[in-house]
Amino acid sequence: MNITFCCTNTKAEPWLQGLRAALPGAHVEEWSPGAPSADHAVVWAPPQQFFDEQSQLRGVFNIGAGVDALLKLRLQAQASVVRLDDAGMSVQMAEYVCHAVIRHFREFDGYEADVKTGKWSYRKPRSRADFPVGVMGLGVLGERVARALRVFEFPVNGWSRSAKAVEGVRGFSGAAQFNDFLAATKVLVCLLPLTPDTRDIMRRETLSRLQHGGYVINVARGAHLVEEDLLALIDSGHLCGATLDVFRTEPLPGGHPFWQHPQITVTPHTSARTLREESIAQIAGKILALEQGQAIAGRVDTLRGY
Ligand code: NDP
Ligand code: OXD
Repeated sequence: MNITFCCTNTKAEPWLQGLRAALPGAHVEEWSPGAPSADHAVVWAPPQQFFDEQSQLRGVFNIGAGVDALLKLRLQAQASVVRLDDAGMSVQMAEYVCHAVIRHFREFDGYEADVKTGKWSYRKPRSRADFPVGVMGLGVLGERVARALRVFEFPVNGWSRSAKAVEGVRGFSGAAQFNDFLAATKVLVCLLPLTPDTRDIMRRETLSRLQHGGYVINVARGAHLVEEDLLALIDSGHLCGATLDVFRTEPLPGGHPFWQHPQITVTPHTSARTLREESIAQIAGKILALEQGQAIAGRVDTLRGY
């Protein structure tokens, strides 16, 4: 069995070594133009030329959860596209989002500013009941985040395409219940895949429906958020801030208003990193399962877009 590796911005050697160790019967090589046809590919942001040349692939394994960049390419119809299915990402996402929600709720930014000026002052305790958190996307990552927030006793709403029951989480589904979900939410967390249906989903019209003093946490994709609409709603006082891990242009360009905005916290697309060992173990297991004709989790519906 031949496996080709084509991951932009990723050091190939440790992946090649890990894949060879996990699949001793396979021949694993880094792709270069003109390379022989492989049976399976491990990819991140490959060029179109890769798929134009690799016409025999049975499996395409994306070393991330989001496949929006991959699905922009012309893929070979016979290949199963497979995304990472957690592989150590959901606990990182739960840490990141709980940190952001608690930091906002407990006003830790304010305390940090006070410490810098040597000020000892208390803020009035706030009630969790006034901070309902709404998680958009209740998939592998969103469900874990919603459950983690419940541990801290925040009221949690969840919105997904199909109806989902998560214990302790108030469920909303489909376009018909979107406005009700927004109206029931003060802190909005985006964990949707980027598809034609979800692009620009956080824009003036939708963000205006959040409860007054709302807060936005985007950990999915930059194109879910219309950046100027967020800034306008913070300026108007309807929203009081945001924590953003993803941006329409990455790296976030120098001089972008988000960098210095006092109510916006920026991180460099780091909320849930791909973990090499976990990912290799998962991908190797799935390659073997596919070869034996078994069903695997994490297969992407390329028409649906996730
Ligand atoms: P999943 O595919 O497991 O879950 C997607 C969820 O979104 C599902 O609940 C799905 O509903 C819901 N959804 C999709 N389309 C719609 C829609 N039109 N309306 C309402 N709900 C919708 O994805 P993951 O949880 O694994 O990952 C989510 C995203 O997080 C990834 O696509 C990626 O972009 C991003 N990500 C970001 C990272 C970072 O470091 N910032 C790291 C990893 C991922 P249903 O359950 O009904 O199908
Ligand atoms: C992913 C990501 O989709 O890292 O896995 O953003």
